[in-house]
Amino acid sequence: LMLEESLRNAIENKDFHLVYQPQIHLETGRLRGFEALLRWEHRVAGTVAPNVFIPLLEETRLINRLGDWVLREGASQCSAWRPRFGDDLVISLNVSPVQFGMPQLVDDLRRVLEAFALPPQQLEVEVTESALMQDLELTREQLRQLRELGVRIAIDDFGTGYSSLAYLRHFELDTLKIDRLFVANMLDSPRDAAVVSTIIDLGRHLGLEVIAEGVETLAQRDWLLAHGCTFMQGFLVAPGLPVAKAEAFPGVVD
Ligand code: G
Ligand code: G
Ligand code: MN
Ligand code: NA
Repeated sequence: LMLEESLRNAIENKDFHLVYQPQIHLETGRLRGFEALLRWEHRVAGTVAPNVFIPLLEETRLINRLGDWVLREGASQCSAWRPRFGDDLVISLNVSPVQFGMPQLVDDLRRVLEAFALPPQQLEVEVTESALMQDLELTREQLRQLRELGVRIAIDDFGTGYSSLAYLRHFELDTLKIDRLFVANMLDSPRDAAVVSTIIDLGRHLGLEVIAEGVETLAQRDWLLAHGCTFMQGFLVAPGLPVAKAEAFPGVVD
């Protein structure tokens, strides 16, 4: 209860901010965009990670308010960065299953796109597989409207949910994000390697972009490149960066 109270205060006081983790084209080193990651700056506890406070926000439904703030803040930043990074830069925004289940998500996105005069393809919505499996009719309608709006749609933590290949046939998506647990283990575990290369092939056959998450070593990068993965994200390149550092990030990395 105390945590809920302090979360309410934190939303009022705007004690949240976003950090931005670069996504890099494996072959060329070109910057694709950034995933926006939420941070809570607690006066006493310091920086609190979202896996600590998001579940509580979901239980209390406060996630809808904070989630709308994330969309607005991410869009605002994307707009501010257009002169610096160009009009192809993608900002990926995480959307909780609760938020995904609300019809207002599409209106919220439309509003922020209009407010910042952003081309819709510069924003990418990341939803988890489990969010898609909640209610098939709602999911179908929500994805249809997102697609109509023109924002990109990414499946986050791909491979960890109640994966059904059926939805890849039914839904039009843009991006698969390979969960970082597979990446972490793929060089040691043939099973994980098989999962990763299968996701890469699946993405290629379906015409989807594939982003490997949690890339920490050059050996992992080389393996992913050799297996045809298009993009990577992870500590090898950079963690989530505060705005000033993200802004200084090069358009191409070695
Ligand atoms: O960056 P970090 O490791 O702390 O993120 C932990 C988890 O929190 C990840 O699963 C990530 O998807 C999620 N997350 C980060 N930012 C947001 C956000 O703005 N909204 C939602 N719903 N989840 C987020
Ligand atoms: O579920 P999602 O993909 O949104 O989660 C992103 C989370 O992964 C964030 O908490 C981020 O800080 C974390 N993360 C990003 N890159 C790496 C990495 O290279 N290694 C590890 N262990 N975590 C990472
Ligand atoms: Mn994510
Ligand atoms: Na993920």
